[in-house]
Amino acid sequence: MLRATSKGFRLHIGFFGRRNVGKSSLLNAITQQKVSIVSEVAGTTTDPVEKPMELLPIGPVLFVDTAGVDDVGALGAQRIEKTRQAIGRSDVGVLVTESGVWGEFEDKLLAELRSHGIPVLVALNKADLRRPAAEHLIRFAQEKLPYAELVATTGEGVDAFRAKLWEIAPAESAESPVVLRDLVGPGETAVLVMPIDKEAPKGRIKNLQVQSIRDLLDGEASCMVVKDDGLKKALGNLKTPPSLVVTDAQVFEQVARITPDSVPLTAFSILLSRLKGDLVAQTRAAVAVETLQPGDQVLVAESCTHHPVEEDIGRVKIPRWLQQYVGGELKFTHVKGRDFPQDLSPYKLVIHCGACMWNRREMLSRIAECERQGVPITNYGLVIAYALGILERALEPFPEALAAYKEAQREQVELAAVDGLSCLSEPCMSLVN
Ligand SMILES: Nc1nc2c(ncn2[C@@H]2O[C@H](COP(=O)(O)OP(=O)(O)OP(=O)(O)O)[C@@H](O)[C@H]2O)c(=O)[nH]1
Ligand code: SF4
Ligand SMILES: [Mg+2]
Repeated sequence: MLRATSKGFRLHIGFFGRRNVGKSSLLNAITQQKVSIVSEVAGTTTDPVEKPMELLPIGPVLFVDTAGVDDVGALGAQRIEKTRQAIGRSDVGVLVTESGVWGEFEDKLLAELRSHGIPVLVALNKADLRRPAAEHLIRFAQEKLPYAELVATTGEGVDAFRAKLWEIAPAESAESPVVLRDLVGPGETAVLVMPIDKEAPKGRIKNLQVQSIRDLLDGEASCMVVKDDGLKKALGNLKTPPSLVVTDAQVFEQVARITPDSVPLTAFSILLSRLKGDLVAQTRAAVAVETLQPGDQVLVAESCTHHPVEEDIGRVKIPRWLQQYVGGELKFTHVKGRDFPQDLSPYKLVIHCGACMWNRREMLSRIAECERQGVPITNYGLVIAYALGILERALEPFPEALAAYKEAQREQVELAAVDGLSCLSEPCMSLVN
C-alpha cells in the first residue's frame, strides 16, 4: 500500500504567540475543521496539535498549533519547552498577535523565530475588535516583515493570509525531495533489498522504502525490490548490472558479499542521513566511536516511539558491539521522540535513528545543538556500516562524505599513534552476531 506524503516531507508551519490570541481559531479557520480546541480561557492548548493537509498551491503541509508561551510556573515551563521544540521543527513561523497589540513578548518571539532562520508571517488576529496600530504597520514595513490582518472566528482575511504563506514559503518546499534518483539515471535500474523477517511489521513497508520507489519512478528509472535471500538470483537475472543496490543496514554484510564490487552499494539509513540530516557530519561522528573509553556515556535517540526493529538495534545490537569494541562497559541512555536532553555534556557520543518520521529541519536543529555542545552525533546505519568495515564502500556514491570519512580516519590514526591505541583497520564483526 502506497502511503500519502509522510509527515517528514511536509512543510511544517507553526503557530506561535501569547495565550488566547486565537492561534487555535486560526488553525481551525484555515483547515475549515475543528482541529484544535478554542475557548475564552487562556492556556487552552497545552500540547502542540498537528494537522496535516494539502494547502494549495504550497502542497503538503503540517500545521502545528502550540500552547501560548507567556505562561509561568512549573506547567508553564514544560509548555514553553514544547513550544520551543515546535519552533525548532518549523519551516515557517506564524506569529499570531491580537491586532493593535505588540510588546516585548512579541519582540522576543520574533527574535527567536528569526534565530532559526525561518521566514515569519505575522497574523494580526481579532481585527474585528481593533484595527492594527499605525506604528506597528510602519515597523513591519521597515523590517520587511510580512503580515496579514484577519478575523479567525469568521474566516475574514484567511485567503489573504494563505496567499502570504505561499509568498514566504521556502522555494524548495514546492519541490519533491530527492531520495536517490540523482544516483540512478533515467532508464537505469536500482535494486532495493528489504529483509522481511519476523520483526518486520506485517503487511507494511517502511516509509523510506516506499518513498525510494516513488522517487525512482519520478526519475524515470526502474526498480527491483528483493528480499536479501533473493538478491543473488535477481542480480544474475539482470542483463545489465544495476546502477545502485540499496539495502537495509541489518543485512549489510550479506548484501555486500553478494553485490559485485563494481556495483555501487549503499544503505537506506545513509540515504536517510543525507535526506534528513547531515551525511558529512554524521559520517565524521561515526568514526568518533574510536574515542570511546569504558565508563563513557552514550545517548541513543529515536525520533518516534513505535519501531521494534530500531529498538532492537538501539537497545541490544549497538550497545553490545560498542562495549566489545571499547573492551568495557559503557553507560547507555535511551530517549525517544522529542524527549531529548538539553544538557549533552555527560555524553561522548549521540547515536540517532534515521529520523524517517521527521522533517529535515528538526533533525538539523538537533545536529546543530549537538555540534554547539561539542558532542558528535551519528546514526544507526552509519555506525553499523562502520562496525562491519563497509562504510567506505557504502559512501562511494557520496564523494563529499567519503572524503570526510577518510579525513576523520586519518585523524584517528594519528591520534592512535600518539596514544598507542588499537587499530582502526580491523572492524569489529560482533554486531551482526
Ligand atoms: N472577536 C474575536 N475573537 C476571536 C478571534 N479569534 C479567536 N477569538 C476568540 O479568542 C479566544 C481564544 O481563542 P483561541 O483560538 O482558543 O486562542 P489560542 O491562542 O489558541 O489560546 P491558547 O490555546 O490558550 O494559547 C476564543 O474565545 C475565541 O473565540 C477573532 O478573530 N475575533
Ligand atoms: S525510530 Fe526513527 S528510523 Fe525508526 S521509524 Fe521511528 S523515526 Fe523512523
Ligand atoms: Mg490554543
